[in-house]
Order: sequence, then structure tokens, then C-alpha cells
Amino acid sequence: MAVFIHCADLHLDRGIQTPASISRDLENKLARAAYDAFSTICSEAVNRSVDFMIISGDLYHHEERSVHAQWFFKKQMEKLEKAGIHVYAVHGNHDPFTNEKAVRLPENVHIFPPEGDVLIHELPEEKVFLYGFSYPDKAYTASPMPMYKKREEEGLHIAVLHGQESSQEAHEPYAPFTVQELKNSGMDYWALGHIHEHQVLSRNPAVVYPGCIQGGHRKETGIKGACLVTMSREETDLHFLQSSEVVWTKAEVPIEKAETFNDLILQTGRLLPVTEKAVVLCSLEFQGRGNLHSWMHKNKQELHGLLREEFDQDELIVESVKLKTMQPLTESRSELAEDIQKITAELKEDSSELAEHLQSLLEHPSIRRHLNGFQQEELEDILNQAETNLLLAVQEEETK
Ligand SMILES: [Mn+2]
Repeated sequence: MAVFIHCADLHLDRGIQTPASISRDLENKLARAAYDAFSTICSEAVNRSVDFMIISGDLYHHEERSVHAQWFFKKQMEKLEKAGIHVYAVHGNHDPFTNEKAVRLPENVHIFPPEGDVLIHELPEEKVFLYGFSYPDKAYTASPMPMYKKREEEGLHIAVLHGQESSQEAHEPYAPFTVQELKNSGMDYWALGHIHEHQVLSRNPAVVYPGCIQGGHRKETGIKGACLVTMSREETDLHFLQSSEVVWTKAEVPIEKAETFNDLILQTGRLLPVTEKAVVLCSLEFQGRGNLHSWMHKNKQELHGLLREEFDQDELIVESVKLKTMQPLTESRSELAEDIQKITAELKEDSSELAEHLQSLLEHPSIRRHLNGFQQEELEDILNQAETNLLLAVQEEETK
């Protein structure tokens, strides 16, 4: 049997998106969050006397690692060395392999080289084979499979890979693979990294992304952590350990029933998350058609300020406000307004026409550099915003 911690995507020197005007204490906590998360994981490793630790890439956020981050990492590794815990790590697309060693790591740390390697970890009653390779450069688009040839020897076989399941299109194709390829390899555990959300792609054999250890921005929602893995030749047990002390969340607030601001505040308060074991940074998304829609759009800054005044506490910050609201259908009786709403609804049903119009925009050289397309959700946002702007303009004309 082997007991180990599998973590990935530490992104130690990544700055966290900081909301405006927060206390100095909280600002410091956010700046330290990734470091604190990794320190928690290493303490868990010591307290639980694990056999070893695996880190599946992106230890650092920047290719040019900061000395501060490297020094911090070294100290954590020393903490593990004192407890007799070995560490097996690969470098990923953010922190490709380098020979430059400004900070020397202790002997318990084993970094897989770019050409790949098989390392053996001897336990009293089990032999563990670890396979892996580090990215030589920021981009690695070839299949990683040739790097993982299982040895025909008795033991536990663990593959450490920073890469992406090929159907997950939202990301660049880094070291792409299919789950079937991993299954066919004969390995007992695939310790993956790169996707920042915890995912178990297969149970037998276990194919696991632990996710990043601390969310860095509002899209990385939820509790982040590492996997504590207990593994024998018969079965693999996974237990998730929380490491993030700062958690990003999103709360969706419908505005249909809010006649007054009092209703809106009441409704928002009901839907805010309960904080537990972490500081919660909440982005509020208001949705639906309602009477407060026009006011909210015209006074978005004031609304955000008001919500923060009302709800911000030590452990909860209303980090951002997003408006996905629409004009109530009955508010305007003009034919023009009706047309605008009808056309918006049609375009939402089938956004291919809009996508076509936007295509010429995407072909513009200075736009192409920053943007390579729109997701369905973004198209809907654009449509909602356009509808709001037009209806507000019609309303203003009518009241002149
Ligand atoms: Mn990453």
C-alpha cells in the first residue's frame, strides 16, 4: 500500500485579483494565499505521515521564477525532508524546465527531466514506479504518450503528467491525450495537472486532476485543494484536502420579484454564500427581467458600493457585480421597443448571424491579437447589453 498527496498548479508567484478598497489585513492575506495553501498541503503531508508527494506541474506562475517563490518552495521541501517525505515533480507550461539553479533544493526533491524518466520509490512492502517528464518550453503540443512506457515489473505504477484531455477545448492543447489512451497504458494512477478544477476522469485506473491549490481570479470558483491518495494493487481511495483559505464564488440573484430596492437587498442577502474556513470573494450576478433593471444599469458603480456597504464583512467581500438583467417586457408599449426585444430574442435562439457579423471584427489584426472567438455566454452578454442600451435610448426619447 502507498499513501501520498497529489497536488498540481501551485502557481506560487501568481498575484491574486484584488477587489478595490479592502483592509490591509485582507490585502496581505490575498497576496499570501497561494503560499499559505501550499504550506497547508505540506503540513498535511507531515501530519498524515504520507509516503511521498507528487506535484504535477506549474509550481510557479512565471517562467522567470521569483527568488522569493523559489526560497519559499525550498523551505517547504525542507519541512518534508525532515519528515522523510520524498517529492516527485514535473514542470508545466507556466514553469518549463530550466538548468539555472539560483536556489538549490534539498535531496528529497526529484524533478523529472524534459526527456522523461522512471523513478523508483521503495516502500517496505511495495515498489512504486513513477513516470514523468517536464516541459522543455512553454508550449508542448505533441502527444505525451511516448514518454509513458510502463515497465513490466510488479508494483504500483504512477504517471505524472501536466497536460490536457483533448476534448476540453477551452484551453490550448498542451500535451493532449484521451482518457482511453491513459487507460490503455496499463498505469495504476494518472497524476494529472494543468486543469485548475478538481476532476476525476476515471476511477479505475484513477485519472485525476486535483485542480489548483488556490483560485487566482473570479473564474476559479470553489474550494481548492489536493488529493490524499491511499493506493493498493486492488483499489485506490481519494480524499480531497482543502488548501484554499480564500474562495471565489458566484451567486446568481434573480430580480423579477424585486419591486423596490428593499426587496433586492433582501433577496441578495438570502443568496449570499455562508463563509466557513475561508474568506469568500463573491461575484454577484443579477439576472432576469425586472423593474429595477434600468436603474441598476445606469448606476452600476453606486449599486456595487451599496452592496458592499450592506454585506461586506471580515470573511465576505462582494467582489464584483455583473448585470445580466433585462427590461421588463411590459414596461414599454412602443412598437420600436417591442421590435428590439423580439429581435434580441431571435438572435439569442440562433446566434449564428451575430457570430458571422463578429467574424469580420475578429479578423482585424489588432483585435485578433487579443481575442480568438466568443463563447455562447459572451454572445448572450453582448446581446443583452445591446438590448439594454437600445431600450434605454428609446425610453429616454419617449420621456422627452
Ligand atoms: Mn496551471
